[in-house]
Amino acid sequence: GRVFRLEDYRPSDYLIPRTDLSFVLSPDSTIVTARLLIRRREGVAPGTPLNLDGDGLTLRLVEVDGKLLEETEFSAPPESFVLHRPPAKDEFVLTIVTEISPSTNTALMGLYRSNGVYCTQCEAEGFRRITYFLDRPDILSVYTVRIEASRAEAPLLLSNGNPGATGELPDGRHFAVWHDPFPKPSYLFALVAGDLGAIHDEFVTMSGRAVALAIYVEHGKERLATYAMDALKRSMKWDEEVFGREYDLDVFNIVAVSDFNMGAMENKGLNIFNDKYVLADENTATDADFANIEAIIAHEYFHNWTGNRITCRDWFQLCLKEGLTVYRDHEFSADERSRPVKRIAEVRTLRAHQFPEDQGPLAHPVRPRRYREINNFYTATVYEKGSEVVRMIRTILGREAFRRGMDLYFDRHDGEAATIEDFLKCFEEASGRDLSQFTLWYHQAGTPNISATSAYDAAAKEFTLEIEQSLPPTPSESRKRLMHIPLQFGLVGPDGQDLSYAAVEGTAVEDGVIHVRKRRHSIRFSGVEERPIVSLNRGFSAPITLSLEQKTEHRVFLARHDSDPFSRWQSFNTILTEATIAGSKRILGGGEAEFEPVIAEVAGAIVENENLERAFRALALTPPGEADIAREIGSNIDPDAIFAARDALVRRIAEANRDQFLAAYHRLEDNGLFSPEAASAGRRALRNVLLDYLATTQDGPDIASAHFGSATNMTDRAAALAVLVHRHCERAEAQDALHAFEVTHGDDPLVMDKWFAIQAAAPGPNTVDAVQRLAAHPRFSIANPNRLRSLFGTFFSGNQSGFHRADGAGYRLFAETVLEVEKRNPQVAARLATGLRSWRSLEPKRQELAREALVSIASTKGLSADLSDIIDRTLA
Ligand code: HT7
Ligand code: ZN
Repeated sequence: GRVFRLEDYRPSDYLIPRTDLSFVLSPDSTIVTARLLIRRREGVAPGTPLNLDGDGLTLRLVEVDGKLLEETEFSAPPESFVLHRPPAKDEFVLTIVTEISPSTNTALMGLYRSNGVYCTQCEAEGFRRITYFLDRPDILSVYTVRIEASRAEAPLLLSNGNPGATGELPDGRHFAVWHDPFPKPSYLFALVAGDLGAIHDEFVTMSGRAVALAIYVEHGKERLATYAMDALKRSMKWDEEVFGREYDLDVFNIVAVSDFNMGAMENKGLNIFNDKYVLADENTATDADFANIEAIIAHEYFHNWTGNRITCRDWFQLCLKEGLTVYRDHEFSADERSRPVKRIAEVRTLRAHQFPEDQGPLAHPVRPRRYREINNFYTATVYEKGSEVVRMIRTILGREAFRRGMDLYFDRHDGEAATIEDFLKCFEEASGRDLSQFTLWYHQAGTPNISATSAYDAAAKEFTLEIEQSLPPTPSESRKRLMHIPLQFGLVGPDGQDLSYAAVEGTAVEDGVIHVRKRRHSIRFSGVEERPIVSLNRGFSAPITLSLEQKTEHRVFLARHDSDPFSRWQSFNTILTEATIAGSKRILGGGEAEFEPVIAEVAGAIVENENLERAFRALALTPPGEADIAREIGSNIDPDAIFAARDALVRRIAEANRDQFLAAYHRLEDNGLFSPEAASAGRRALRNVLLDYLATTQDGPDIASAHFGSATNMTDRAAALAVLVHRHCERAEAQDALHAFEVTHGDDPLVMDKWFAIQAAAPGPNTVDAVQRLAAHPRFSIANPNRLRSLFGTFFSGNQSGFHRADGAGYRLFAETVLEVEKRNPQVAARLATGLRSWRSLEPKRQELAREALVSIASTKGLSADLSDIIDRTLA
C-alpha cells in the first residue's frame, strides 16, 4: 500500500470556495450532483490538470461551466477524477453527477443506511465515497445542500448549517435546503434523512442569540435523550465560561444512529452519534454510560471551535483537534463532577489503552510522520496522550498564560487549517517560554521513564533527589532525544503535611514542579527540618512510568496521608500491583501467593474513611486489572498466573475485612431514588466494589444474587450480573440471572450489549466456546459495530485469561472473526485486530500460537489497507 508522509505535504493547485450539493435519495441508487466553484491557486500555471479524490463512485455526467464534457477530456479511474485541461481562467464551475448505493454500504463510511435512516460519516476520507472532491482537510468550502427524498420514508431532512427553503414535490417527494455559512473541510459534511422522533430545547448564548437545539432518535426513545440534552446545554455554557467560546449557528442538531464505526462525529451543526452515547435512563444505562454520554456530547460540541472553526491542515495534525478536544472534555467533566476522581479515571484509561500502544509494535508519535491508512490513527496516543500533552503545557505555563495562549490560538487561526507548530507558537508567544524541547512530546513515540532515588542528611537538614530520565526505543525510532518532563511533587512530612524547604539548588524546580530536561538531575533541598517521603508526579502531571524505590511502609504512609488525592490513590494502587506481581511469581514457581497483612488493613481503613469521597474510595479499592499487571511485568506473560494471584489478593482482602465490608455494604444501600449525578454514582460504585469482594466470601453467591434481584437501576444490575458470571458462573444463580436479564432486556440491543460483554469478559478457559456460542445468538449481529465490540472486542481486548487460553483457541477465533468482519467493514476489523498488539510480551508458547494467527491473517489474499496496515505493523 501507499505510504503518506508529513514531509510530502503540498498545498493543492486548486481551491473550492463554494460547494453546492444536491441529493436525490433512494436506497439503492442515490444521485449526487456536485456543483463546485473551482479556483486556481495563485502562482499555479493555467491549464494544470485538476485531480479529485473518489472512491467507489459511478460517474454519470461532467460539465464545465455548463458545457457537457467529452469522455476524452477527463478520466475517472476508481480512486480519482482527472480533468486533463481545465479552463485557463482563474475560476470555473465543475458539475459532476455521481450515483451511489447507500443500502449496500456496509463499511459505514460515506452515505449509508442505519435502521432505514440515511446518514453519513465523512471523517477521515469518506466524502470521496459521496462525490469527487479535493477530500483533504485544508480545502475549506461554503456548502449549500439540497436534499430530496420520499416524504413517507424520510420526513426529516438534515444537513449542516442553518435551514433554508423546504417544499413538496410530485409523487410524495419533498425537499429541504441547508446552508452553512462557515467554510469547512469535506470531512465535516453531514446529511441525515429518515423518520425519527426528537426532543427540542433552546440555548441562549452569551451574546443573547437563541439557538434551537434538537436531538433526533428512534421514535419512542425520545425520553432517553433528555440526559444528553442536559449535557449539551451544560457543555455550551461551560465553553463560554471557561474558554470564552460561543456557538455560532441558529441550530444545533444531534442524531443518534445504531450503526456507527466510532463514538460520534462533530459535523458542523449536525453531530451524528452512536446511539450508545445518547440514549440513557436508569433502567438501561450504567453510571459509566451516563458519564460517557456527558463526556462525548461535550467532546463533539467542543469540536465546534477546536476542529471545525480551526481545523487541521492535514491528517498528520489530527492531535491538533483531537488531543486538544479531549483535554477540553476532560476539564469539563472534572468541573461537572469530581476533579480528583476524574483524574484517576483518566490515568487508568491512559494506562490501559495508550501505554500498551506506546510500548508495542503500533507505537507512534502523538503527531505521526507517516501512515498507510489514516483510519488506524484515531488512537489512544493521538487522543489521550495528545490530551496529556496539552495538559502539560498548562502545567508548565500556569492557568493564566495557558488561557492567553488558547485565546491567541482562537483569535489568530479562526477559519484556518492549522498545524501543531501554529498551536505551540501561540503558547510560546503568550508566555514568553521556549517550548522547543517540550515539542518532542509530539514527535517522539514511547513512554518516558523516570527513575528516582532520594537521601536525607539529618545533620545538614538536606534532602537530595536523584532523577534520571530514559526513553525506550520504539519502531523506527531507536535513538531518542531528552524530553522536558514536568513533575509535580511534594515532600511529605511525618504529620502528612508537605514540608517546606529553604532553598533548592539548580534551576529545575519551580512552583512545586521539577522540570526534568537533562538525563540526570541531582536536586538538593536545604532547610528540610524532618525526613520527608517524596511524592512524585502528583496529579499524574506527566504521562510517564515511574521507577521509584520506596519501602512498602512509605507507600502505605502516602496512601494514608498524601495531600494529593491522585498520588494517594497511586500509592495504594502500586502496593496492590507489586503484591500481585510478587504473588504471580510465587505461583509460577510452584508456590502460593502471600500478602502482607498491612494491605488488607489499609483497604479496611479506606472503606471507613468518611473524609474521602465514595467514588474515590471505590477507585482506591479497585484492584489493578490483569492487563495492568501484565503491562507492569512487561515480558514472558502467563495470564493464568496473573489471574490466580489477583484472585488470591482479592480473597485475602475480603476475608480479612469481611464483617466490616458487609456492614459498609449495607450502609450504602440504595434508597430507590435514582440520580445520575456524581455523588449518587459514587455511592453505587463503592457498594459495587464491596460486592465484588464480598462475592468471594462464604455467602458470596447469595449476596450477589440478592443484589441482582433487588437492583433498581442498570448500574447495580449489571454489576451484580458481572460478579455472578465472573465469580460463580457454574452456579445456578449466575445462569438464572443471565436468563432473567435476557428476558427483561432482550429487545433492547444496547442493553443486550452489556449481557454479551459480561459473558465475553468471564475469566477462564471456557469463555472461548461461550463467545462462539453467543455469536450465534439471535440478538447478535456481525453487521453492527456495537454488537461486535461488546462480544468480540471485549473478549479480544478485555479478557486476559479467557482470550489467551494456553492452547491458542482464542487466537484462532480471533483470526477467523477478524477476517469475517473485514469483508463487510475493514475499519472495524482493523480495530478488533489490535487485540493482539502485545503478543510479543506473552510467554513463548502463547507467543508462537498468537504469531500463527497473525500470520494466517497476513497471508490472506486481498486484505484491505486498514487490516493489512495493522497486521503488518503488528508482525514487523
Ligand atoms: N472526529 C471523530 C472521528 C470519527 C471517525 C474517524 C474515522 C472513522 C469513523 C469516525 N467516526 C468519528 C470523532 C471524534 O473524535 O470526535
Ligand atoms: Zn474528537
